[in-house]
Amino acid sequence: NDLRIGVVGAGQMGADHIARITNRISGAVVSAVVEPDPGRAAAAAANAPAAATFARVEDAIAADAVDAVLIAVPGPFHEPVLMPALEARLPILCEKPLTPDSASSWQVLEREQQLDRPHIQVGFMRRFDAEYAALRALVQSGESGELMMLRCAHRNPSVPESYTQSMLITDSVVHEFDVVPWLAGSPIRSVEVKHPRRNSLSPAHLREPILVIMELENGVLVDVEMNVSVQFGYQVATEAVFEKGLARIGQPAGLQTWRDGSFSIADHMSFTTRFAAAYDAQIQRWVNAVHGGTLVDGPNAWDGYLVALACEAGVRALEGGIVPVEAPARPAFYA
Ligand code: ISE
Repeated sequence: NDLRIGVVGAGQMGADHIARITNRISGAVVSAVVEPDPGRAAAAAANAPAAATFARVEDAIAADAVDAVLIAVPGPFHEPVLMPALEARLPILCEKPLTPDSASSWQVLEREQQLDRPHIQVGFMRRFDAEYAALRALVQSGESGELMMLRCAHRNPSVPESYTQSMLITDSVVHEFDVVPWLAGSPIRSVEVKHPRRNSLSPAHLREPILVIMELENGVLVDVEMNVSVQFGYQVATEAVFEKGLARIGQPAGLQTWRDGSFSIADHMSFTTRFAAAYDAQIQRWVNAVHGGTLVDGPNAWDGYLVALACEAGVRALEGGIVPVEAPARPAFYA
């Protein structure tokens, strides 16, 4: 039987996931679209022929319309969806972040631990990108010696006016806070932020780009160029420096053309295309895990909580200084 997924939120990510589940994912169907905005709901429903539309997740649950939920509303609205979905014991794939702060993430962890096993997967899709997975395997193999540094670039062509200074950390570097410990096999010890010359093309209220420096517990040093007004494209790239080698992922890999005395390679303009295959893999593996009864195959709510702690340190570091990240011990529930 197809897993009946209720997609909560039909904005950019929700609409993208609805089309993905309908067209590319096997073993699942979008059975409900939860979206209070009628225009958005109608537009999304065009890609979800089997879906009923609801204004609130509680209504979809009460109508017994869903076996699982995919949460794609903005982060501040996650908790009010997570709680009733946990109450109903539904498997959940929650777009990043888990919640906007560590205190509310902790509440979610406490509620989830009343269930028999973890039910929440967090949508840090980079872990499902083939090149990220290959780099992690290289780190683990030891073939190039020990990892010493990661040099990360995270570039967006532009951001909307509603994007605030702290979102450089909580909306964007949030991905590095998840994927770097996963790649390097070590938690984050501290975060620091440096400010280079400001990009005059940034929205007036933003001071960016920024350079984020992370020290990991195992001594690996990481820098992240976080740059959201580059105009020319969307890039997420990493160079890994090992004792006896280097590795690079995320280079432009599009169509190569020679014309009028110049050579060019097509590149992405948006995360929806850059990570399309990763999103597909993330959702297919989640659907398979739900069918198989493990419910989660990827970052869980504990990982989401650790990222919330790192984001709090990162937001403080925007004001200066080296800010430590201190996490409690991992509950056995998440072992
Ligand atoms: C956006 O919300 C994302 O999650 C993208 O992956 C990230 O690159 C972008 O900076 C964020 O605004």
